[in-house]
Amino acid sequence: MSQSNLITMDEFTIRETRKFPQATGDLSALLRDIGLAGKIINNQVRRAGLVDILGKHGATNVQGEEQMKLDIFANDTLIKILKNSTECAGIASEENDEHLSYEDTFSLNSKYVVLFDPLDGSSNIDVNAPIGTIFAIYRRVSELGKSCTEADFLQPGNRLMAAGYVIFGSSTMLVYATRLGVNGFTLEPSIGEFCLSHPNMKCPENGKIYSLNQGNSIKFSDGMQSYLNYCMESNKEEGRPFSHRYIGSMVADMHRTLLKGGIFMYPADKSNVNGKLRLQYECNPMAFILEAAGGKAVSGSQNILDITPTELHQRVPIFIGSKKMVDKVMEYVKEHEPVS
Ligand code: AHM
Ligand code: MG
Repeated sequence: MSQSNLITMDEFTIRETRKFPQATGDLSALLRDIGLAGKIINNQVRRAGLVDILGKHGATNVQGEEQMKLDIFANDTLIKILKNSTECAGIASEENDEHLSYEDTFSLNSKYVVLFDPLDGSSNIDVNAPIGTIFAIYRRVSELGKSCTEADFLQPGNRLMAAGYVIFGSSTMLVYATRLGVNGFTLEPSIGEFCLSHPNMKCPENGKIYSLNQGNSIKFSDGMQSYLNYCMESNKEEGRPFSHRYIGSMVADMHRTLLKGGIFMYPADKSNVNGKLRLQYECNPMAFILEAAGGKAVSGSQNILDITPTELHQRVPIFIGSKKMVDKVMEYVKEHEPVS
């Protein structure tokens, strides 16, 4: 395709919003700002092995986990870009204990708040495997003109306006979902623009790949263990055994799941009753994207998007991906331990 045929993310988003005469374009502007942060983070990620930014920072985040220097850079970049944005009233980040309200006049009158995991899968930086930035956008529930409040960030995923991720893989892509669908944009480095490359993305209804940290299986429930046996059993009719793929970087594992179908799981286990992944920064945005693409995401007892968060950093078990595969694992889990 010649460069003059490219559709930039900005052009695409504006065209989409024009489908709604009452739309103001505020969401397009916010997505553009997130795209800008993605490009700045991309620049640093691409130089990670060259500059002295690689390595542990020495600080720990609110969950007691080690932060890497690039995490801090990505976090600071998003916080600053969104502060300068005219469309964002405040943010909550996986790396910050509390939400942050922007107090300038533009921000106080902005409709949206943004939650993000600035650099997910950061333990993969050292080994040059894909990592990503995950974001989620809500319309605030607090009064316009005043500081945003924690309630703005504790809304269930079914109230999301948009969600997406930037994946720093063999190429850099920004994928975002609204209720209109899911579209993917690849960064064209020579012009510095995200360009439409994956229109109207759909997650296949069924798949042949299961993805989880199987090293934890000794701590899994009986239902999970028998589902894993089902995945590994040979059965030509159903196309099993399935392939196991696990990068250990949720954005990368989810990107593959969205494109190829399959299931990604981070279940509860005997020592982590709520699993590992965070509802507001990882599970809700990914569930919103997958559902908009025809997939499914559940915690075990309910749809991820129907959970009302009670605290900013809560964790939740997750089973997400092709609808039929999610239904199948739930059959096994519920047969062994009926959930309410
Ligand atoms: P992070 O936000 O600290 O990077 O942790 C989240 C990551 C996910 O990207 C990934 O799916 C998971 O942790 C891997 O965990 P584990 O090493 O326990 O399999
Ligand atoms: Mg993360």
